[in-house]
Amino acid sequence: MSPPAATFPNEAAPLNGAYLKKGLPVKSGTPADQAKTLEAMAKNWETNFSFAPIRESQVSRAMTRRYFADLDTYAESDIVIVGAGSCGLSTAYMLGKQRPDLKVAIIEASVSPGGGAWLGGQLFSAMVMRKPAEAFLRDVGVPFEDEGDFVVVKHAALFTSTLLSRVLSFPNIKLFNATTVEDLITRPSPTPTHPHRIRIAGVVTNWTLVSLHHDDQSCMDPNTINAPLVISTTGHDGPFGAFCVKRLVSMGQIEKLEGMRGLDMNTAEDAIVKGTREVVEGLIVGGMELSEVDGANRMGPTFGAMVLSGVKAAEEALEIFDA
Ligand code: 48N
Repeated sequence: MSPPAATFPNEAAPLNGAYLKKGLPVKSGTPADQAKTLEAMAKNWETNFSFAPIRESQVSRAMTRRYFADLDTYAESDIVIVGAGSCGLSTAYMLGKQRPDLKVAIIEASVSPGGGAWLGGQLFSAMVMRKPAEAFLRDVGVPFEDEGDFVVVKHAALFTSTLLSRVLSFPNIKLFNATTVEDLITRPSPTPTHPHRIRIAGVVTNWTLVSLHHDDQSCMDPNTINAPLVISTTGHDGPFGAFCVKRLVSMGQIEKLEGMRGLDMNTAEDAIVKGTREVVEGLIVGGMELSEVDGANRMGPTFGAMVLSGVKAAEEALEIFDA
């Protein structure tokens, strides 16, 4: 029998109103009311303002109820995207826009999603995208300056924060950040020529801070998310990068990684977009992770291929889904 829900003073009062000292909650009401409220506060903080009352457990329950409900909902997802960099977020945006019926879970190892897209290159803030990638910027609503064959977003953070806010506004998409994919769920899918062939059927996850300490703590077992389709966009090789394709090699599903080649913008970007595909059954790879599989060149500080690889990854995913 669960304990009776605690009640506290003012619990019935609207939580979205600011409190004037007079004790009467100011209804959130129209923007004019809110403006009045802000003005009233700005003029008289000492005499005319206090927050609505709260009990700490209300905050805890507001967070944990939602998080664990999400874990329950997305334990069976339709699509899992691994990595919330520019490619993963672009993929999520296209899926969110086109298929509100699909449950999409994004697993991002870092606390802060966005990957390498918070800066344009060598800590410079402006972000370059070669045409025709500006079509994606227009669709998302990111302003840019037109420089002929390419466009410039004045700050990479403007691109990433705008895209992130669009993705997070889709009700069917859930971002689990500070969470690492530590392994892949597999199912046998043998063929006469490949008796050990598998298909991907979801991901194995853990808190990133746990993943980083498996070497100095005894077994801290993971969690799982089942999904018929995983889209991996974990970036090129590095401390976290290229995770899923490296796991495919260690499982004997692909022979070896060709490894990312030297920088050649013109070659790299077309290859990454055109090469975005299902690498093994149930696993699509996009963005710079793909360069490790195919031995594609790197493109350096230009991001058009990332967003259009995301567009293609979403297209490939829907073709598989609707097949
Ligand atoms: O930004 P990245 O690294 O990857 P992409 O492919 O979205 O964008 C790549 C782009 O930023 C470039 O590298 C540019 C174009 N430069 C190219 C060049 O030539 O130098 O995002 C990958 C995300 C990151 O946020 C990681 O934290 C995350 O994936 N991640 C993971 N998340 C969960 N589980 C994992 N195992 C994992 N590994 C990486």
